[in-house]
Amino acid sequence: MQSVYFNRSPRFIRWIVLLAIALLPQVASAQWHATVGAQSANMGRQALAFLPNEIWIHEGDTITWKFSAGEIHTVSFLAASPTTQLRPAFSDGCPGFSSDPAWFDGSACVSTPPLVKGSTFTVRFPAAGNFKLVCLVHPDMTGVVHVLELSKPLPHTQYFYDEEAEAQTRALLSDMDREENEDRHSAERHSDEGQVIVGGGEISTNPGGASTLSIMRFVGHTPVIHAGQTVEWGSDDPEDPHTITFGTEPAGDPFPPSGNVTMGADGARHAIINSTSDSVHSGFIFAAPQDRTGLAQSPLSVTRFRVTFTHPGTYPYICALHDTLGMKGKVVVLP
Ligand SMILES: [Cu+2]
Repeated sequence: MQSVYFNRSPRFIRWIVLLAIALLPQVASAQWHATVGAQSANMGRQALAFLPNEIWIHEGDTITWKFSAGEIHTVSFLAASPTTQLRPAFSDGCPGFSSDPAWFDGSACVSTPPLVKGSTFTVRFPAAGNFKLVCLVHPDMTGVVHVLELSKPLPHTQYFYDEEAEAQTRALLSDMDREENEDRHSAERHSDEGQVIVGGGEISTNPGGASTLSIMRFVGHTPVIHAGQTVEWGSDDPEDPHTITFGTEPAGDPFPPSGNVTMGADGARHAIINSTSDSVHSGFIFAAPQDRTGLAQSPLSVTRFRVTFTHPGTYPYICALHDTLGMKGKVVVLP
């Protein structure tokens, strides 16, 4: 028995080797890399983008996304078939959050929770198809993954994508037609009525989808006013909400304003601050999103916030959403 077994083994081994060669393309799946988000050294400029935002791979390949910014993002693939899934809230996931690594073939959604710099997430794509990639936090941050059959050639290498990601990062972080210097806020300037620009940014697109530059700063000079005068904050940000928060940050949901904020006749919110120990929270200040076919009209949002200061002093404030990125300011009130 033993001799028969050994006599047959070379042929058996050759058969195994041939089988292995035939299966090799399926087994040797490639591992790709991409980046989620980028930021300037002081974190004031945030590229809300998948870098790159378009990748061609083979079925069975995996992509690992590396999160590289202080601003939160998600890597999310919503279900595309049999019907297109509605976009869920980022705090809910799609629904729920997927474990790492995840599989996506278009039939069931995959989403990370909101993640920041240092996290990674890997998705394997077992089936051919073109899959939209979105960030549930930022509507204008999208991409696409083209999953091709093994017989189809791939147009680019990992080296190409690394170079492309670097070029897109540079372009996004330096993008801004208007010459506002967001790092000028430490300089104080006297004016009768203080005006502060809240945030800013630009949305750009390429064949892969949309990317956004977001300025996480109170832009311009620190207002210097007299007691009894009013400072107005106005949002210039196309993508992100911000808050103007004096004193203690409210616990829980930062969306609603604090109880001492009133709504003016022109739709702007207003508060009166009498002391440097007062706590006032504007709630979200942001431009209403564009209306989309088939969805309810977006209600007008609050884009302006005004505070009247009755007493002299220095009044520091933060954006409750982006203070960890350095989004802070102050108002100087003279007698
Ligand atoms: Cu903010």
